[in-house]
Amino acid sequence: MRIDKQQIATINEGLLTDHNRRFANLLSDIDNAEAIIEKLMAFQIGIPSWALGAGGTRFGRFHFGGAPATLEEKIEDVGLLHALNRNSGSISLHIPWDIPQDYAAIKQVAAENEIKFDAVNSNTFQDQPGQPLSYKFGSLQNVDKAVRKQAIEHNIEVIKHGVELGSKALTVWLADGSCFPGQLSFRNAFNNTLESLSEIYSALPEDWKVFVEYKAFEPNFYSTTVGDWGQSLLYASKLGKKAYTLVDLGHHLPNANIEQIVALLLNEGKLGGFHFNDSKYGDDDLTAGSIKPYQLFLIFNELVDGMDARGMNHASDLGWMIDASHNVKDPLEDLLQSVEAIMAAYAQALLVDKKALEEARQNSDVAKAQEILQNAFRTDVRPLVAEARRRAGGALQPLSLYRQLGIREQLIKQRGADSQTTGL
Ligand code: AOS
Ligand code: ZN
Ligand code: ZN
Repeated sequence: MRIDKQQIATINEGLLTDHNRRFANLLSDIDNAEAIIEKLMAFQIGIPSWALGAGGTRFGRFHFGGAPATLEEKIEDVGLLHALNRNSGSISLHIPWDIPQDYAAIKQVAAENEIKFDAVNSNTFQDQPGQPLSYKFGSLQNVDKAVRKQAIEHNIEVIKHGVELGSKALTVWLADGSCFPGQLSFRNAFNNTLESLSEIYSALPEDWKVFVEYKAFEPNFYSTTVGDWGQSLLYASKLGKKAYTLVDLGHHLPNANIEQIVALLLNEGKLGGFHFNDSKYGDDDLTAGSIKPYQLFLIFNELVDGMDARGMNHASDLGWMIDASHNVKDPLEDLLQSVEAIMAAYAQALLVDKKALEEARQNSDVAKAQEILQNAFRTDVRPLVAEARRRAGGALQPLSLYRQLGIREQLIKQRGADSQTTGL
């Protein structure tokens, strides 16, 4: 199904008086609104194909009706999100959960929905039916060269799918590691992984990037072979200029200072991609901004600052993707909320008075520095984000419009109450 642009405009009309009042109030407090709106309109966040089905935990998964059963339907779902918020213009595919069968047809559906293809993701953390060798003891790190070869070939296959669809990056997340002391040699695991990654790197097209995603623990609980940003940076530096670190917000040990990690990676020119989500404990994959919105803002503050320092384009020089999926909300509603939270944090970061902050730092005025950041964080930027969306043709209130139009009900009617999603 598709949402009619006119329908969005008509519903926006009814909300306009209230919106204009709130927007005018905010405008009286800020002076760079137009520049911020332009940036907000350009910003696009990739939607992961695996977040469109029912998420879950190892304890179970609860089905919801109207779930997308094919890749085409997943792209259509992202199209719905993008029609509503105009900031979800791409999809990040997971292979083999979403193997494109007919490239031309898939590209056609994507074009009709104004959706591009973000980074493609390989999967060597599960064994697939009929797969000759197992990844039980790791993939790119495996002591058996034949297993490593199989995993390398899979990644090259993923690149090929991405090339056909117009992706420009490969994300490699490895579950590789160990569960018990003594199980593996850290050095051998590192060296094998590096060698395997180098082979994948040589298969990258000239204008592609590879993102090396790190994760502290899970599914391995003693060591992870790309366990933190230092290890990812080590691989990325050794691999070459097309290799970058990918930061997933849920992949750190508790209380890690992610904003500092982001600042340093950007400073090194080695931050390439981002997976947004939120968490209370580990890799909880909860809705972005639902638990620690201040942290999300502080991260964006460093992102904006670090990108500006290097003259980078906020919208296109990093791969922005969501990586969240859970058990209790309608995934489309959840994704609308994540995008909204990300846009708000970005808008707040754009509000930070950088000159005053630098002055406060030079004077070691700690209290003032905190005030400046918190002033931006405590500004209700929702009218600004809504205005950017409205100007781009999206909804002033995406979530309520989603409900008002009965989109889930229509999807259930079309796809059935029992439709099953591929992947996860
Ligand atoms: C796993 O924890 C990672 O976040 C990866 O990005 C993974 O590919 C994705 O979450 C799908 O499982
Ligand atoms: Zn991730
Ligand atoms: Zn994760």
